[in-house]
Amino acid sequence: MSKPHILVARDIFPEVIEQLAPHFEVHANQDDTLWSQAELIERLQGKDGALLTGTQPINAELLAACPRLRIAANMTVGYNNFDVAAMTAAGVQGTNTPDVLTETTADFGFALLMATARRMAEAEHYLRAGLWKSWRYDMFAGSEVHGSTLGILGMGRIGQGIARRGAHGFGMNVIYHNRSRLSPALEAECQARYVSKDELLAQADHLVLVLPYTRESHHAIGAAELARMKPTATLVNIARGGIVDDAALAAALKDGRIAAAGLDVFEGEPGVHPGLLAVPNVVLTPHIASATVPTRLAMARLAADNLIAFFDGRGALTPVNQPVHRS
Ligand code: 8YV
Repeated sequence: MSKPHILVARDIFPEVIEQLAPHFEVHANQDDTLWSQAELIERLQGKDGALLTGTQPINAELLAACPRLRIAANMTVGYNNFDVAAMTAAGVQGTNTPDVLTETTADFGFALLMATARRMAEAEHYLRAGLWKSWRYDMFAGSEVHGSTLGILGMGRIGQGIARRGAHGFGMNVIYHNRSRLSPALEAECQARYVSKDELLAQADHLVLVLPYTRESHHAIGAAELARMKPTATLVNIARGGIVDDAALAAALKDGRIAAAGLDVFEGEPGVHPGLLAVPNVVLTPHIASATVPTRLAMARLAADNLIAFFDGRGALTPVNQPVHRS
C-alpha cells in the first residue's frame, strides 16, 4: 500500500523527520524557505497532510485549492492560523500541541514579567554602551514583584502556570479574568481570585496576557484599557500579536501612562511597531516563549504523532475540530 504524502512546511528537528519517514512520503522544507500562500498551495498539491508551525494560514482559499489535504497539524498550541469553520466544512482535521509547552511558556512569561518590572533590558543596554560610571540610589529602580498584585487575562493552562508561580513562588496576590471561571478547586490551587476585566485592569501591578487570539480578543488591550491601568503598572504579552493595539501601547509607554511592557508577540510580526522600538521602557523578544530544545522537540513530536495516529485510523491525539473526514 502506498504511503500518504505529507508536507513539512518549515525546517524541523531531523529526528522528527526520521520519526515520520517510516509512515509517510515526507516532503520536507529543510532549507526553511518562507513560502507565500500561493507557493504553499503549490507545495500542498498531491499531499494528504501537512505539519505546520503556525505561521502558515489554512483558509478557505487554500482548502479549495488543495482537495487532497486531510489534516493540518500545527506545531503550536495557538491555532489562529486555522480557519477552523472552513476546515471543518471542508472535512479537514486540525491539530495543535497543548500541554507539552505549558510550563516552559509559563516560565518565560514570568521571566519577561521580572525583566520588565526590574528594567533588565534597559539596564543591560546602558552597561554595554559604556554609560555606567557610578552608582546612584535610583539607578534603574523598578517596581516590586514579590507581594504585588498579579493580574492574568486568559486563565487556561499557561495562565494557571503563571498564577502558581506568582502565588507560591513570589507571594503575589493573584487576580484573573477569563471567559469562564475556574472551578473552586483550581482557584484554590492557583490561589487566584476571579474579577471583572475592569477590576483586573484597575488593580493589577503586573498584567499578563495569556488568552487565545480570536475576533473577540482583537485589541482586547487598546487605549481605553491602558487608560484604566495604574500608571505604575507593567503589561506582559506572551499570547498573540493583535490582542494588544501596539500603536496605542507605544503611545502609552512614551507618555508614561503605564510604567513598562514586556512583549514576546507583535501585530504583523516579525515586524515591530516603530513606536515600540523607540521607547526604552519595553522588553522585546522575538516570539520565543516556548523556545527550549526539549519543549520544541516535544511540540514537533506531538505534531508528528498526530499525523501518524490520524493516518493509522486511531484519530488525531489533540484535535481542534471534529470534521466529517474527506475520504
Ligand atoms: C510557537 C506559540 O513557537 O504554541 C504557540 O501557540 O505561539 C509558540 O509556541 C509559535 O507559534 C511558532 O509559530
